Amino acid sequence: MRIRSWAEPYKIKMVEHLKMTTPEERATAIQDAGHNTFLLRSRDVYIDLLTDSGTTAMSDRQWAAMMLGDEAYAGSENYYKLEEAVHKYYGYKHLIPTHQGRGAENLLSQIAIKQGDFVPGNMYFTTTRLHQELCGGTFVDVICDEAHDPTSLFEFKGNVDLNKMQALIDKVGADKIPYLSLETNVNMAGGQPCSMANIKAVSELCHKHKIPVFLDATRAVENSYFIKTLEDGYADKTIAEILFEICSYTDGCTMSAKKDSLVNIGGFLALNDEKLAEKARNLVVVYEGLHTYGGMAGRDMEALAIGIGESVGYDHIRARIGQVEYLGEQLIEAGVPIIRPIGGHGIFIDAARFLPHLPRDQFPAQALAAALYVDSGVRAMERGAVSAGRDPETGENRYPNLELVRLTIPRRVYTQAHMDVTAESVVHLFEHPERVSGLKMNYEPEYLRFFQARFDPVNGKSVLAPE
Ligand code: PM9
Repeated sequence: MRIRSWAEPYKIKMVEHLKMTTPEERATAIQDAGHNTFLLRSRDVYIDLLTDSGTTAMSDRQWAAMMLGDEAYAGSENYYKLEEAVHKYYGYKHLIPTHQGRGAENLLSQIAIKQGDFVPGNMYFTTTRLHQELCGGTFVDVICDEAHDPTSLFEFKGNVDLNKMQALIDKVGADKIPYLSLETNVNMAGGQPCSMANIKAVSELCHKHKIPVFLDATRAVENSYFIKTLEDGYADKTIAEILFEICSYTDGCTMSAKKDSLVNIGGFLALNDEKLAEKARNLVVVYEGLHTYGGMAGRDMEALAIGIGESVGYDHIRARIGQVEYLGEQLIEAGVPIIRPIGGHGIFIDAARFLPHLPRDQFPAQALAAALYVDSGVRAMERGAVSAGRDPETGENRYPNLELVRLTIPRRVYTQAHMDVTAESVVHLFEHPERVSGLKMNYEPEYLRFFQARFDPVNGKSVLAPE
């Protein structure tokens, strides 16, 4: 049978106008922003692919539900609705709401990590690792080697390498490992999934040594889609069933609801252990707000409860990942080096191969993101050495294998035409990569430097030479 086309499972009810700018205006804007796309004003951006975090278009059902916000300080109705949704789709017993993902990471790190502990994880994530370090822990990368290789075509690059995990247990002892942090659809690896077989095996290994497994469930729904389409035995299961099974192998999760769950703000920590949940409930009032809102308004919790339900719809997730593939396939066809297989939430350009004339200490990914903005007004994000920051012990720059620019696709926001314009701009730069100048950092904040660092072009002129 001929394969039929798919289209977005929604239609557009309201539009938000975008401003078109000239290359000269963009050259000035990126200079004013210190060549950091995080420091641009969004009004100067045409197609905003900075992040898929909080940038979702909510549905009419979610907007209508905002009117049902119960803004009571304590015991809001919307909290109980959210608790029900988390219980139904993620399966965990206790819910501690937070304002976003890093709020949950802060709570988990504080209740579980002691000075001198080691926290294994399948590749670092910026905020996750920082919270672990601030609590005296040392992050240990136990992801499979393929994840660090931009040319590997392995389907489950998010997988934990069980030998690396076993080696850590043998080296430091299980009592120095408070938990394993398991990320689904690993962000820094290019949105790469874990297989269910691997999640199950990791869980068995950790539990054998009484090490809990906490899921970073931020993009677990997207991971569920890859399991359904790639892994034997899952084709006939629903996304909701797969998500529930992933969570069943773990002891709780941190969640940035601003991604999978289709809301603009929100997050949570979910736990099965009553004692740990009590500790977290105790701490949430210090950092986030009362344990029945944790930094969210009642209306936010209502929209989130509905968003969780919408996120597991097959048509939704197929179109969401289909749009990412649509962009990626255009770039592959043009020979642009991107992380493959195409992942879940964005296309990750391999800036080291795209700009071979730039050494790592001139931050090729940062430069490429700035140049792309000047070329077309498309805003992307650096995911390389700037994001990796410095080693807290030696103070040296960390240079991860992957030096990437992420074109992150917000959910339900842009059309395929926006993807075409984006692809055209990337391909245009790829035709003359030598136009892009390297950068040197002239301001470096202490924490999460990629958000606020500032740069100058090393050529003393502009990051993108005129044609
Ligand atoms: N991720 C992203 O753009 C937003 C901040 S970093 C630029 O990818 C994972 C896997 C994330 C994540 C945020 C967080 C933190 C935790 N885990 O941003 O605090 O991708 O809600 O979540 C971002 P919050």
